[in-house]
Amino acid sequence: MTEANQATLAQAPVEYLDLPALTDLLQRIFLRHGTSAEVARVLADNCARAERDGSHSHGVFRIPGYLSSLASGWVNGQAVPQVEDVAPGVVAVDAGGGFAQPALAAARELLLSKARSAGIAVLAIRNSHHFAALWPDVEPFAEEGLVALSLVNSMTCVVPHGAQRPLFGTNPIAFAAPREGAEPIVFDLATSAIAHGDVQIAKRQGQQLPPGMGVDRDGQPTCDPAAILDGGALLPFGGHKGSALSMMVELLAAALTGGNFSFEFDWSQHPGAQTPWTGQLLIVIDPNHLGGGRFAQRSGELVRQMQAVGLERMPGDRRYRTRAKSLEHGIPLAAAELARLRALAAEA
Ligand code: NDP
Ligand code: PYC
Repeated sequence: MTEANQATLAQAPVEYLDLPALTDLLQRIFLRHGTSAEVARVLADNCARAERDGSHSHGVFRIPGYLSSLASGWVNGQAVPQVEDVAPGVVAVDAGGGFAQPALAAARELLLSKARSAGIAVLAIRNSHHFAALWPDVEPFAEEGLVALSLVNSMTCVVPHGAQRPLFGTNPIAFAAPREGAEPIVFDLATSAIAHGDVQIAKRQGQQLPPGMGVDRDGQPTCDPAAILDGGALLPFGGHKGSALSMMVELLAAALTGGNFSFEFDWSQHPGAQTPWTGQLLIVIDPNHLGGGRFAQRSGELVRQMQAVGLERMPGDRRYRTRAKSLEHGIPLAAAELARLRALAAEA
């Protein structure tokens, strides 16, 4: 979330909910809008934790998009993931046109036991919708001492570097690793210059974007979020380098899993559909099999050395700080937003 967005949130009347209360509210919303109990449980937990950590572009802001996608029949809120035990280090899941997180939840125990016994295991989720932040998919593995890397592709809205029209999704990459005596090292970044969700938030709040984020419908650089969303497109971060990473995400999250590329699905017959129907790859490594089993000490040493040369902020620090505040004071929600959520939970 941009600092300007945070400032706007800070000015609105705010109420505070604790994590169980927000999770319960979101769970009731999902149930009221046609998901199974398990899907409601997993999505509510994911979305509430995103809000708790200040991942606002993928917290409660996403609820209307989840609900309009469900109402349009684009995503199956009742899907039961089919887990396939493919090989000693490989698990696959057909998410059945449902969400990716329940597919991960269904495969998690098998994936963990394979990673622990083989040292590495890959989870390939296909036929799935991912509409959330990616860090919740990797951080819990690092909390259990494992290294995890995940990639998911989204929907065509990013112009590959050197191209004229959008093709890639915003295609995030998330990484988590244990660190001795501290929270895991986690980063979670879109390979676009800015997440699509943050462009939507900027538009809603009437704010301009920094230069270099996107182009308008004529391919001209623009800082106007509306021009990007209305026929324009985003750019990859870091020019050709981010573009190469975005291409890699398309290959690993879609081609390797059997999911759709970001440009392959057509939701035009489902007005209101917003959830990308693609794939997700997750790689889990047990460091006890490698490097003398001292990974967490070594990662702690790396961070100490980074700090010794002047680093003040690690990726993940802002989230952990926001989490600590939310746990102490409650999760701040704009009062108007909370009223809308409560109305959604009460809808027949
Ligand atoms: P940001 O650019 O805000 O942050 C990316 C990473 O960099 C985070 O780990 C962040 O840590 C870290 N970071 C930010 N600023 C600094 C800094 N100054 N020094 C060190 N580290 C820093 O995220 P994005 O806008 O790229 O992505 C936002 C979210 O959108 C992600 O959660 C992503 O998964 C999600 N997304 C989901 C998609 C999907 O298809 N499901 C598609 C695209 C994006 P910290 O968290 O502590 O701020
Ligand atoms: O913010 O870019 C994004 C995004 C795409 C799909 C879900 N989030």
